[in-house]
Amino acid sequence: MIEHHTHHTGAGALSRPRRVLLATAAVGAALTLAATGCARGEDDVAAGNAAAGDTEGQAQVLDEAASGGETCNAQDHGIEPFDLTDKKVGFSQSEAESNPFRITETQSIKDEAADRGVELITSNAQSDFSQQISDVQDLMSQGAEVLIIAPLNSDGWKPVLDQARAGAIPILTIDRPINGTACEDYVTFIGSDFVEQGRRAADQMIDVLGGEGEVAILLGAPGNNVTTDRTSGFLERIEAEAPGIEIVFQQSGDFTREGGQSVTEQLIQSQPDISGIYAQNDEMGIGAVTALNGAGKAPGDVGIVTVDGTQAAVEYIVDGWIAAVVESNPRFGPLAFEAAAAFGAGEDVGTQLIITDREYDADNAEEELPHAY
Ligand code: GYE
Repeated sequence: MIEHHTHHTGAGALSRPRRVLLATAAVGAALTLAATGCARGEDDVAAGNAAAGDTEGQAQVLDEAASGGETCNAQDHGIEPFDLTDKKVGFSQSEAESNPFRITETQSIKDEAADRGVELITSNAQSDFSQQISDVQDLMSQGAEVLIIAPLNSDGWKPVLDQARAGAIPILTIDRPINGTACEDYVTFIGSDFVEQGRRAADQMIDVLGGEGEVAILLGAPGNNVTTDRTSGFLERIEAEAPGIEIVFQQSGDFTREGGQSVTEQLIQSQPDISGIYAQNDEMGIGAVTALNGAGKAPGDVGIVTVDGTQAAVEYIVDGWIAAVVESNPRFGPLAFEAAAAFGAGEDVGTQLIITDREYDADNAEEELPHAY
């Protein structure tokens, strides 16, 4: 399942101003890659965004406070510095591109490779983990010298990590982490704070239910930290802040629309008076809306809170079906290539690059719709 894309440098890419890239080895604060934020003024941020075609402010923004961990550079990783422009990059996508999160993520990687004139080869494992392992191995045998991986599962990567280490191939993981030792097994993880997303979803749920009611959780796919963290953050906040809310149902809808619909159909059978549904991604939340609609429920009968920020979900806020959406921004291209380029140039890169996510609810959904994907 390997697709080939070879991109050549265009004049636009050459004339495009480089985004600010800082690897600040602040003593004790072991920071990161400051792509945006305090490192430059508002005007610079706007100019950078416009240069990247980001007129709507859709680009990922690093959360410098949440980012950090250690830093990693080529020397620590045991490889020679390199120029990313000369390298063939392999990108491995985990899930099928029926989910707008996945479509947007892959496109963002392809666009950034094209902008930088970097050759890119890609694969999609269609939610099959053993397929993803062999996809990444194939990318390496096809000459990938840097890997960007959106991992399906967080464990089980040893064969890939061993092969990559033997070939001096650095790995950057995006959107989900790989469990392993930072700077030894991988260079950096770039993604959201999933525990915080769970807490924010809980705050929205408490708000919409007025702190009282029975809530169901449509869990994401098992075997990755996104699902466990979005659950623990949600439960922690509900326990601490809303003793009147009881979690009465938890089942995986596998992060798919069909999964969310069929789990919600079962839920309606066992708990016809459910007051709230926390769907751990928009696709499952949209499936839940279909199931509730089919069962004769009206918008607002059940308080639905979801995570991602797809256009369809944000439109459902406007329609009254979904109460709130916590964003998970999938536009990883610019940050991932920036991190890879900095690492290649021998700079220190934070091993945990955590992005900020926005939030949509009835007060801002219409106005903020241009940020959705
Ligand atoms: O929320 C979901 C996808 O790993 C952050 O996985 C990602 C999640 C995202 O299936 O839509």
